[in-house]
Amino acid sequence: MNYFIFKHKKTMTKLQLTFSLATFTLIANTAIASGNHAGGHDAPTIGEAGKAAQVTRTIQVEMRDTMRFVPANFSIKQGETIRFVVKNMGKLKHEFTLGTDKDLKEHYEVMKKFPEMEHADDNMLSVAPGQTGEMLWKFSQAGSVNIACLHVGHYEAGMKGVVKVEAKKVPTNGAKNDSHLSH
Ligand SMILES: [Cu+2]
Repeated sequence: MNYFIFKHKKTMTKLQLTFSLATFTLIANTAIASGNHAGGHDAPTIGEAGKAAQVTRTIQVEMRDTMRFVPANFSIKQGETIRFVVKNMGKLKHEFTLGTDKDLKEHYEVMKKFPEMEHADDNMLSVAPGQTGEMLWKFSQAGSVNIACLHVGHYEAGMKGVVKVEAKKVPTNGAKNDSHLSH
């Protein structure tokens, strides 16, 4: 059996996904076109794998066979490292994948073509029925990070969520502590 293993880290993600999707031009183009509102001028980054020593908070999430994450909406502050403790309450396998809306949609199109595809990365967690998984993630950029279960049918049925990352308060533009040399 041939598996398509997607080890997508940072820019590798897009390159590999784009490469794979190029084979399925029609579907891919549709997905890319419809997933285009997430950008600005800067490409959004969802953050990076977190370190245990930097965890600021633990958040519990349930995965249910009703194709829901409970809860599905989270509010955190920029710079926080979250320990997600994700419990699969159902009888089906589910996954917890972080990404931009666009990346998740693209990835989902690939999953539909290759439902048996194995994929693993720091930003995705696969949890068997009755099991609990953990993911540490550092949210380094303000904005929204999306959550999805990319198993075929699940994402479309609404198995998704959003992490709102509130911008860290910065004093003023360009202030780099250079005015702090009293004494
Ligand atoms: Cu699922």
